[in-house]
Amino acid sequence: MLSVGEQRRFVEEVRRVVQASPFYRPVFPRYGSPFKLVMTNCGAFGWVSSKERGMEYVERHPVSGEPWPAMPDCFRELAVAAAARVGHQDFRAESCLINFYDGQNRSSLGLHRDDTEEDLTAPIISVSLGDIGVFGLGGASKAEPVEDHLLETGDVVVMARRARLLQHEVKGIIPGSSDLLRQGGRINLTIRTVTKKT
Ligand code: MD3
Ligand code: FE
Repeated sequence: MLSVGEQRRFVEEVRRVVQASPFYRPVFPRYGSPFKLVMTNCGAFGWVSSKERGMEYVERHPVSGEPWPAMPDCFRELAVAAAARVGHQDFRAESCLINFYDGQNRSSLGLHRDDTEEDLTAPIISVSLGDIGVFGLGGASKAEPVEDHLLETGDVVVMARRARLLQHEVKGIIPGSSDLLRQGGRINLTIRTVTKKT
């Protein structure tokens, strides 16, 4: 849980990243249908999805071609501390995917598991900012039932060990449930180790 002061600091850093590296709308592999949310990244690598190349980590913004902005210190420090608390002393904050869910556009993220990373043993640290997200946590396969949870502003969630490869989704947000973001909506950060330690 981040304090309101910390949340404001994180939002300020997100704004700085977005100025250099604007939100864009990825499309799904093969079919090219658009995601129902927009994304950007910071850190050495960013997660992207395109029709032709599929889902991958790359070192540059897919639209501007510029390198991703550096990982803000407060993102790295929070993630390293959260990982250490669950026994991962070797966490490397190589990537932060920044998702933006717009209440007006009914943004959502379908059921999936995160397996694009080379190192699937490292935890993922999630930070929620702004309106409440209705989050569904499933099982090892898409056939398993999903349990709903609310992700509120300032929530920090660590997905480690068995939870790391579970299916999950964001069904939507609850517009107007937070006043952290002046224009409303929800920002989610996922801070990740991408590469395997050589
Ligand atoms: C549970 N983001 O970017 S973060 C994603 O709120 C993603 O934007 C969601 O799923 C969001 O890939 C959820 C919390 C989260 C992240 C990874 C997980 C939960 C997870 C991996 C395994 C299980
Ligand atoms: Fe995910």
